[in-house]
Amino acid sequence: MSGGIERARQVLGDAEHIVVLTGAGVSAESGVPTFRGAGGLWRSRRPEELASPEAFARDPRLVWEWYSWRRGFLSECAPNGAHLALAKLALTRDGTTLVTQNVDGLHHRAAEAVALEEEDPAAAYPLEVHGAMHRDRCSGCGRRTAGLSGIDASTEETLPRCEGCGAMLRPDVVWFGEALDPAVIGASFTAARHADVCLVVGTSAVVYPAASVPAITHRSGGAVIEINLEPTPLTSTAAVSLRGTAGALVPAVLAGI
Ligand code: BV8
Ligand code: ZN
Repeated sequence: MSGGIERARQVLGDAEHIVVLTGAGVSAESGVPTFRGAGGLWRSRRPEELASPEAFARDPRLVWEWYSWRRGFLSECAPNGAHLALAKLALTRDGTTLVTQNVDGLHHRAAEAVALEEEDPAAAYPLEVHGAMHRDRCSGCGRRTAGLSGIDASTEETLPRCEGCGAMLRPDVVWFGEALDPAVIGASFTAARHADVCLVVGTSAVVYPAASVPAITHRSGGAVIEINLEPTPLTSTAAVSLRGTAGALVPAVLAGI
């Protein structure tokens, strides 16, 4: 076993409180395109161009076409070994908090998949700081509903509307330029402050305020462990930075912790 993995296992094994921050890289091996990797492009458009209230106001049909395509994609994807190992950690290790930037719902599905009869899967549900793409939210009254599939984005008239107030529905995610739910990001920061270790998996660590989570642990005297294909702005302050795929490294680092 590499020195890095051994060191990471030791730091995590000694920890009382662990906060985990995941990004798109943890879902890459489930077939979900990452944001900034090659697969992140969609019809040569950048996600940042489409994931914004301005884009939705300008062309709701295009934004719904993008999310409808992503939802369709997701229905073919399943949690991978990294999601399952993280769910097991959260279910078996008190003091563990999962925080995800992802909106794909795969951590939830992993919790449901690994929870034993006597375990409550909710212990492994992540704090979803950017919301969840499989839910809809009314742009008028804020009502949340299960995400519609097979959306007809051919005209504005066929776009989904709220049964309560008639305003247009939108995916229940946080777009660029929108505030995160204070309760969710607040709980993430509290967990980061109390954590002895922040395990960061598959994020380029460029999107704020989510990317502050490891910095808060580090500033509070905790250690940062990073698992990523490439170096990131976190690498220089990480106690251990492991290069490789989440699907291989997360189960190796967490086995028996
Ligand atoms: C806000 C939901 C204020 C939508 C998303 C300048 C400087 C600093 C900040 C800003 C700035 N200008 C603007 C800002 C703020 C902005 C921001 O941070 N912009 C960045 C781009 C500079 N932030 C915001 O706008 C946030 N809101 O600040 O509000 C405010 C306050 C009050 C009132 C009003 C407003 C909101 C940000 C949320 C945006 N929504 N998603 C959707 O998904 O449709 S963010 C989006 O990026 C996804 O959630 C994604 O998860 C997230 C971060 O990306 P990553 O997860 O890191 O993914 P990425 O592809 O980048 O990296 C993947 C990594 O994995 C790579 O390193 C890769 O090498 C690695 N990898 C790949 N495969 C694997 C792997 N690793 C391991 N194994 C593998 N197999
Ligand atoms: Zn409504």
